[in-house]
Amino acid sequence: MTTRPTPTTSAWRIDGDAVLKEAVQRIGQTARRDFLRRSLTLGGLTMLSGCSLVDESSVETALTRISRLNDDVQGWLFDPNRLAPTYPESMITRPFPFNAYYGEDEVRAIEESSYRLEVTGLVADKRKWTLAELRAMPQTDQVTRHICVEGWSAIGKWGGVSFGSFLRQVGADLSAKYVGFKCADDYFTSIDMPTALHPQTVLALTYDGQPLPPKYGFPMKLRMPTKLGYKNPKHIQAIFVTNTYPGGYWEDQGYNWFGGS
Ligand SMILES: Nc1nc2c(c(=O)[nH]1)N[C@H]1C(S)=C(S)[C@@H](COP(=O)(O)O)O[C@H]1N2
Ligand SMILES: [Mo]
Repeated sequence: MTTRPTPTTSAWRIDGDAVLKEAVQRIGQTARRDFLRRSLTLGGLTMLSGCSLVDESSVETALTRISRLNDDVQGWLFDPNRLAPTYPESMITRPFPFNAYYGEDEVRAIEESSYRLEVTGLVADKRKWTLAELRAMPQTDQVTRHICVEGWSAIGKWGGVSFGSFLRQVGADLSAKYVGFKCADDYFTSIDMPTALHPQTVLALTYDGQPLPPKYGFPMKLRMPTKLGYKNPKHIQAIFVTNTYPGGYWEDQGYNWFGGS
């Protein structure tokens, strides 16, 4: 006695085999493609980093080098004349968020009468500045969005001295690579010269029309709507112009240095 599959089953089997065959082929293609992509990426990483990715520290080194390459690319792409969006005052976020590497109860209290801004490095005029002298310079303001990598953004209004005008005033070497900032709370960061000279980069002395409150960085912060929050130093104590990479508080812990937004 012969058993024959019913036509339906047979048909299913044929289709089933074809489907299975095609599926295996597709999986094969995908796997091969993924394998290639992965090896290319690893090869690329190894080429860029100039080291083999055998342990955690060499992987870290590679990632840091990739991030520095990313800085170069962001630097090349940065358009010194392109303005960040501005907003009507009605859109200001109230209350504006506070953020720092410590809590709001630890905000530094800085004495206005003894405060002097230090300016060092590749500048012609290294004299210190009082707040009154900075307030006597032409002032500008902006309503722009601050974006923090922690996942929030807020619109605020800052006023102060155009940073480009300030750098020209002190005779800074405008062909230098970096401008670094040391803050009264041990925070520090640094930026590229094209961003320092961007028309919306402001040495901010006010928030919402009032002297900068302690929590937002009294006596001054650098406000750059073209950069992420951590690149905007509060409580600035010293500004220096240099060709030596200065890093930064978060940047040295792996945040991307250019930090464009
Ligand atoms: N001196 C100093 N500046 C700083 C920080 C800091 O901890 N200390 N934190 C940075 C980060 S991560 C953000 S998001 C903004 C927060 O500014 P805000 O308090 O005005 O919102 O400040 C930046 N500048
Ligand atoms: Mo931030």
